Amino acid sequence: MMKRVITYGTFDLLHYGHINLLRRAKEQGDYLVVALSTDEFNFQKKKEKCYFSYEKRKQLLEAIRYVDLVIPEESWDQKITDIKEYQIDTFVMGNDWTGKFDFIEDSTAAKVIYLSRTPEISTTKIKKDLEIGF
Ligand code: C2G
Repeated sequence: MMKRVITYGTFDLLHYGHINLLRRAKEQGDYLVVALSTDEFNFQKKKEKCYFSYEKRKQLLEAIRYVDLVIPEESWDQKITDIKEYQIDTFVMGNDWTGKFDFIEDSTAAKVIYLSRTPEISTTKIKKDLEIGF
C-alpha cells in the first residue's frame, strides 16, 4: 500500500537544508507531495518577496528525485483539505514548526512528524552573506 507524505514550504534559493528535509520526508513513505507557497502567500507569511517566482521554485523542486508532486500552497488553512484530497498518511515539517500542526492528527488520519532542521544554513543567511560579500 503506497504511503503518501506531504510537506509545505517556500523553498526559495533552494539549498542543501531543504534537500535534507525533502530526502527525509520521502523516507517516511513512497510518494512525496510538496505544497509550495505561492508568491502571494509567501509575502503574507514572510513580509518579503521570493527571489525566485513560484514557477521557477516549482521547476527546481520538480527536478528533485525525492519530490513526486508539487501543488500550490495559497493559505494557512488548506492542510486538512490537502491531506484528505491527496490521501496523505504522513505530514512532515522541520522542527522550527514543532507543535504548530499537531491539530492535523485530531482531524485527519495522518501522522505528524517534525524533522530536525539543518543547522547553519538558511535562505536569510545566504542573502545576508551575499550582501556583505561573504
Ligand atoms: N528547513 C530545514 N533546514 C534548513 C532550512 C529549512 O530543514 N536549514 C526546512 C524547514 O524546516 C521547512 C522546509 O525546509 O520544513 C522549507 O523551509 P521554508 O521554505 O523556510 O518553509 P517555511 O517558510 O517554514 O514554510 O505552511 C507552512 C509553511 O509554508 C512553511
